[in-house]
Order: sequence, then structure tokens, then C-alpha cells
Amino acid sequence: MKVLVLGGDGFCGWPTSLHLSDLGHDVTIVDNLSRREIDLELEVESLTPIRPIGERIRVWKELTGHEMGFVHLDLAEEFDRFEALLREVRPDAIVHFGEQRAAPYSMRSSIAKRYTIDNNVRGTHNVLAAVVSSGLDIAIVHLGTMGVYGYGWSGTAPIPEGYLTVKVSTPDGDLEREILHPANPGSVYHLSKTLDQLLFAFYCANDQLRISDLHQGIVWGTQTPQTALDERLINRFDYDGDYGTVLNRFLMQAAIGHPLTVHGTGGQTRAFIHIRDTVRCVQIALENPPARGDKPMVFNQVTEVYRVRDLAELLAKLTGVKVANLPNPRREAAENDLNVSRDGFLALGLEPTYLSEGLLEEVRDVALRYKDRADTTKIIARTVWREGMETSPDLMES
Ligand code: NAD
Ligand code: USQ
Repeated sequence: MKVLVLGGDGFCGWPTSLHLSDLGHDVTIVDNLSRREIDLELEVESLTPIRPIGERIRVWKELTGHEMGFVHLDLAEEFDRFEALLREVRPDAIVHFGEQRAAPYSMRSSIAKRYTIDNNVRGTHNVLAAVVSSGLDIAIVHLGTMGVYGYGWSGTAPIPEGYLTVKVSTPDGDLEREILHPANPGSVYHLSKTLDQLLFAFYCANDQLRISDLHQGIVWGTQTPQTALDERLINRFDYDGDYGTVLNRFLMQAAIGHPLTVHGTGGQTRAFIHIRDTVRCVQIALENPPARGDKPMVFNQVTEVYRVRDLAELLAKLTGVKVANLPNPRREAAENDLNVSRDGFLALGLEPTYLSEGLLEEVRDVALRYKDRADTTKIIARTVWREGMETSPDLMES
């Protein structure tokens, strides 16, 4: 299969590109390298030393013989070039990872809020409009987020995979309707993903595009069998207050002896998935596309659910590092339960990777190997959801 991987230089996109290439698919990465530029803006780097994209692709070919293409292109700004690329490559499928994906970054300033909406919504819309105008039948797999549902909206009932059946009372009796699960985003980033959902519903209904939207939980881990082949293929590892996600941050903090940065009581319950399962889920979605005329096919791309404080306590017990309860810089429920339906991928053969001591150790080993690259002044999350909210001072001398 010919596959374009949009955002294929990123944390999820790079290992997915290698996984698909390893399976024999003809992969072309499309990326504007904006994530690397944001590192420069934030004055922080991936904990792991990621190589330039050209070197990554060259090394992959040297080691495996598999060729991958790379096109430096901005999805939000370069519609004509993207449409021309579709006509030239004629892909069977597109995997769309190419968005600004950090909730804290999206709340930094009005500039970052506008950038996140402009980049994500325009980029996604350009992809859809270009597929239509190319006249090609290209299946689209998009990486969405569990955060579109929000936390606590449907009480303890399991969050369904995308759609909810509701009863509407009318003078002629009750009508049953299937609707998109109400959106309840917790940040401008999550808001951009809820807008993406509406674009997908429209383009499926109007143009019969074939779209799968993967509502992914928080990804943890860093290496896949392919990225672990050679240090020059290593995946990125974000640990800073804006881009680092909670479990990887805790693993990095435990590795360097930094107190674990629990926001508030740590009563937030979230959905998780290991990066190895991310790449398999994308493969499964590519192999099982919806038919023309179907509504967007939604999968909850989640394998486990954990409360933040339970993760912190587990790591504290394993490593002896202290837990710090910090003022929460976000506006979010202090405590929530989470029950998520995740039957779709299981029915299609996903064998979940569960959090185990072995895997936690593997990530901690990666963090330990590169701990001298860490800038400890970047660990505390300083972006606040509303002006005046409190954050913590640094907890460790650099
Ligand atoms: P990332 O920032 O590491 O990668 C995104 C890539 O997209 C980067 O390489 C960036 O340069 C590129 N990009 C961004 N805007 C672009 C544009 N306009 N044109 C071309 N390229 C562009 O993020 P990630 O962690 O790999 O996440 C990938 C996708 O998965 C995102 O859409 C994100 O919302 C989703 N997701 C991620 C997680 C997670 O925990 N990392 C969880 C759930 C969903
Ligand atoms: N948290 C802490 N301490 C930290 C970091 C985070 O307690 O040091 C808490 C946060 O306050 C939040 C929870 O952990 O309650 C999750 O935060 P996160 O940064 O790990 O995840 P989030 O901001 O939701 O975003 C990440 C990815 C995003 C993806 C989302 C999936 O960056 O791209 O869409 O996970 S989900 O959470 O399911 O919406």
C-alpha cells in the first residue's frame, strides 16, 4: 500500500512510519518540522538525541533496504503543493498525525491559541479538500484524542466509540437518533480536535470520503522494535512542562531523582496506550477502512485507564523517589472516574501491551541513559489555563 504519513517526523509519526515501512508499505513522510522549531522556541530538546529527518531516513535504508520519501510541506499553508503531491504519489491511504498536539502549549498565549486552531483546523480541512479535488479514493486515518469527550460528562457509563444513541421526545412520540458524543474539550488543543470531528462528519456525508478517527489516549513509552534498531533511529522523548505527557514525565523524573510532579490531588483519571500499540492500531485501521458512504469510523485507541496519583505512587514505590502535590496549572476536574469502551481494536486483533514493571524499567533506562541532556528548569509545568493561577517553583537545583 502507498501511504502518506503526515507528521511522520513526530513522536507517534516516526515509529509508525518505520512500522509501516517494515511491513513493506511504500511510505512517504510529509512534515513541516514545526515540532523541531517549537523546541527552539521553548529552549528545550527531546531527552533522546533525535537525528535530522534526512539522516533518520538514510539510516533506515542502510539497515533494512526500505526506502521512505520525505516532503517538507506545511499542511495548513500549502494546499496547492499538497494537492499536487496527492496527484503525483497517488496514495492508497493517508495517516494524519500532523497537528500541534500539546494542551499546555495551546494555552500559553493568544498567539499559541490562534496558532493551534489555525494549524490544526486548516491543516485537516486542507487534507480533506485536497483528497476531494484530487478525485482519488484515498482512505484517511486521523489521530484524534480521548479528550474530545472530556471527563465525567456521561457519569460512570462507558464512553462509547464516537457515537451516542439518544432519545428525542416529539409530539408524535420518541425518536431515536445516533449523534456524535457531545464534545467537552479541556484545552484549545482538545477544542481543535473536536472541530476536526465535524469536518470529518461533513466530508463523509457530502463527498463519501473514507475516514477513520482514532481517539487516542495518552501515549507512553518511547521505543518500538524499529526505533530501537540503531541509536540514530531513536524516537523523541518529551519531558518538559508543555510537551511531556504525564507517565513519561514521571518516568524521567524518577530516573533523575526529581520529585514526581502530581498536579493537585492527582485524582485525574486518564486513558493510556503504549507507543508499540499506537503503531499497531494505525496498521489495523489502515487494513480495515470504512466503505464509501459510511460515517467516520471512530475507535477509542486506549488500552488502560489510570489515576495520576496511582501512577505516581507506583513509581515512588519502585524507585524511592518522592511525590510532590503541586498547584494544578490547568482548569480540570480534580477527581474523575473514567470508563472507556475499547472493543473496536480488540475485535480486530489488537493484543494490548499493558503497563508492567519491565516496560516501566525500559523507559526509565532510556531516561537514565540520556539524563545529562535534561534541563531540570524545564520540568515544572508553567503554562496556566487562566491568568493568575499559581504554579510551583523549581523543585531541584539544575
Ligand atoms: P508531535 O508533535 O511529536 O508530532 C506531530 C508532527 O506533525 C510533528 O513532526 C510536526 O512537525 C508535524 N506538523 C504539525 N503541524 C504540521 C503542519 N501544519 N504541516 C506539516 N506537519 C505538521 O505529536 P505526536 O505526539 O506524535 O502526536 C501525533 C498526533 O497524535 C497528534 O495529532 C496528536 O493530537 C495525536 N495524539 C498524541 C498523543 C500523545 O500522547 N502523544 C495522544 C493522543 C493523540
Ligand atoms: N499531569 C500531572 N503532572 C504532570 C503532567 C500532567 O499531574 O507532570 C496531569 C494533568 O494535569 C492531566 C493529566 O496528567 O490531568 C494528563 O496530562 P498529559 O499532559 O499527560 O496529557 P494531555 O494534556 O491530556 O495531552 C496528551 C497529549 C495529547 C493527547 C492527550 C490524550 O499531549 O496530544 O491528545 O494526551 S487525552 O488525555 O486522552 O486527551
